Amino acid sequence: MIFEKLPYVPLAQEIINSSLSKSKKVTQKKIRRANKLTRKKISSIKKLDAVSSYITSILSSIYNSYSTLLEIDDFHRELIDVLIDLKEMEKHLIRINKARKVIKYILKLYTKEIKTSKSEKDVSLKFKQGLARIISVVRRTEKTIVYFRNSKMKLSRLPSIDVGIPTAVIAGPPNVGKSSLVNAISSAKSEVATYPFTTKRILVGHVSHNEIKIQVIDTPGLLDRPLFQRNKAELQAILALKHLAKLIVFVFDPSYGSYYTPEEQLRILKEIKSSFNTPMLYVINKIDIASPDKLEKIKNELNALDITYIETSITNGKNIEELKNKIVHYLINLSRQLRNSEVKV
Ligand SMILES: Nc1nc2c(ncn2[C@@H]2O[C@H](COP(=O)(O)OP(=O)(O)OP(=O)(O)O)[C@@H](O)[C@H]2O)c(=O)[nH]1
Ligand SMILES: [Mg+2]
Repeated sequence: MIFEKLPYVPLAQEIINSSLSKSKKVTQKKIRRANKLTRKKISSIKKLDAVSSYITSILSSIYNSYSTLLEIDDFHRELIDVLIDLKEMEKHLIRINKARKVIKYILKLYTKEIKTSKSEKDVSLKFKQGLARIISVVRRTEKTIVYFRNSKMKLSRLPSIDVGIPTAVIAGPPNVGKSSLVNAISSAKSEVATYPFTTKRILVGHVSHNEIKIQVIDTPGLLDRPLFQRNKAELQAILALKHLAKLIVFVFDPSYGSYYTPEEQLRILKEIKSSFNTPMLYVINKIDIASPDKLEKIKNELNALDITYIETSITNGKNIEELKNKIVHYLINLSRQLRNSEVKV
């Protein structure tokens, strides 16, 4: 996955320290030719070059790897935008590029200055000036370095999602049992807890059937509110629904202790239905601890909308295998249809 390859970015001071220790490895002893002044010039230029090369190699690896993110597919690009703000990233890429160019320029300038120095003292002076200027560029770029350091941490936690394989996205209000369901039907190991907002980012699990692999995506819980009010966790769920879902599995919680009323849960469903034109499967979960009153409200509304649903309990396994089969067969049929239509074209 592309995010795993993003470079680890050290702190500005660590970059400076490591570059200085690289320069210390350059010794005059290896330079056998010529007189003392020439030897000093050669070693000073080599040291400056070692510092500059080390720093520019780090800046270049940041620049090159993050530049490729600008050409990524729509899902991942929007996801990056939610997590690290694409405009901000482009601004920092320009700064990184400028910093490496300035360092290369300083190296060139001071290499010339050292070469034309008339005394050893002059060589030392020019070397120190060049070094100080290179280091000051790194210090001035500190905010940008920290931005990429943090971005690496935020992006490398993202799951490896293949936008090309058949995908079901499990969605619904917080705490209804989405993660429990994804864990029960796929290879995912999503965190499950008794409180809402446990899942803060999308996670992926796989199911294999007759050598066809499908993806099941777990998403953070959604609240009943418009898009512009959604937080980063919810926006990740929306992006998965928008770009990845070939099938949306919407989960209800009719239990006595549900965090949201049937009315609230139904409003969230309506919001999803009106936002996406994707086929949906409806799951009423926690049937083992359902409040008859809440269950009836949800069922009545779904019946009125002419929606069929499946009642499940992850705790006692009720209808879980059936639900898994429905999801798998729907996606497999869909991918067969797509393959056939590709062949016909
Ligand atoms: N009794 C019962 N408890 C369930 C069932 N499914 C899930 N739970 C419990 O409900 C709680 C929430 O489950 P999660 O799977 O974390 O729910 P979620 O929808 O992923 O929650 P968020 O990530 O916070 O949105 C956990 O304590 C689960 O053990 C079920 O069918 N029956
Ligand atoms: Mg969860």
